[in-house]
Amino acid sequence: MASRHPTLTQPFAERAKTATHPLTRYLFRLMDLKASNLCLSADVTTARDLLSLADKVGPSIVVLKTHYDLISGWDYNPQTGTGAKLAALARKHGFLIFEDRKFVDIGKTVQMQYTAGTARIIDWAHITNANIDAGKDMVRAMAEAAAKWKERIPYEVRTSVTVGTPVSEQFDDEDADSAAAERVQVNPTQQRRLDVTSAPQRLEPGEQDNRDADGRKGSIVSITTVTQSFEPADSPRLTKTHDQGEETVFPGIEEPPLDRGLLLLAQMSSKGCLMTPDYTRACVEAAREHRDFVMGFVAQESLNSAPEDNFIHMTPGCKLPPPGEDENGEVPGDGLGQQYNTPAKLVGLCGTDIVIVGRGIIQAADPPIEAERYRRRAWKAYLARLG
Ligand code: BMP
Repeated sequence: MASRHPTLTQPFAERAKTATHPLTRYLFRLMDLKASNLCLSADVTTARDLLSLADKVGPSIVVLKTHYDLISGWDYNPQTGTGAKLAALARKHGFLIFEDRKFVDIGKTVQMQYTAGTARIIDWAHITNANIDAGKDMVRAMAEAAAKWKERIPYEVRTSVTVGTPVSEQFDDEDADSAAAERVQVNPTQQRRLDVTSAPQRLEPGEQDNRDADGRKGSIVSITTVTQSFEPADSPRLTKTHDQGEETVFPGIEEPPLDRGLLLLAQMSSKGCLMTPDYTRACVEAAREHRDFVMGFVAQESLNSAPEDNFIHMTPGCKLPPPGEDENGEVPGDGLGQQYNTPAKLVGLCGTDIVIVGRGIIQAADPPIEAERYRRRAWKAYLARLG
């Protein structure tokens, strides 16, 4: 079935025109621009290594996959923390961030895990994924949470302190931690929370009225006057770090849309995986029911089968034989259940779009050079698939 679907022989640039999800359309264009269908699985153990790796390998990849919960020293600060720094690197090198969280729970719980809590995954990860063993309603719950999140960022607020007295020290711990994360009370007659960063603030729709003709607004925070300027949300900049000065932005393409995307974990690479064909079929059904939120699948093969399907597929369990050996040779598993296939097989025969590579790159003597080797091989397999 997979071998006959039109998406298998359509260039990514063409698929960008018909994909239903804005982030999928963007990702296909980015792939075409960077000539890359490589995702780095950045499974290192410290925040420092993660950021350093992302900076070095960024030019070769279109997606960087994280497991934030295996990183020691992850800084949860929404403006200056690890998520924000990763987001800055994503802008600099032109890649999307995919948190491989594999959500699975009742809808209400996943909504909270996705949008709140310590990590606030939705703030910095363009993409995340879900195992839908708990049922398809979970996907709807996540889609609703993402839509609500997007609605609540109508404006990016830049705040500057014009009359200073003590600033952040005046706020209690909870305020300091969540200044950018919580809804701002903008009733001018009330005391206001102060945020001295340029991070996005959540404003309710009716709250924009009290801007003056310049689109600027003065207000009192405790005893400090602040000035805020507003930028429309279609300037899609999120979670900027404010300790890095002017940020470099990857040329050749605009910044990604604000939309968040979900991949359904439809098949796994591990030996003895218990996901049945019925489960995989349910993933495809759920994806079709939520085309505005589900970008596609983490799977071992293309699952596009209906004529209108144009889902994107990302596939882990990918490794190349060492340099110098037959590039299509067998690659042994890791002894802990992980199984590997080459980019040629996964992209060329199984029809996936993006290969996800972790240890194959991270454990190489020179990860950026190895990443380039994977990028070239995976891209070559894609071009060969197009015929
Ligand atoms: P590696 O290339 O080092 O084997 O890493 C694979 C990565 O992909 C890991 O982060 C793992 O959690 C993830 N992964 C996988 O290996 N198989 C799957 O089916 C789904 C995954 O998310």
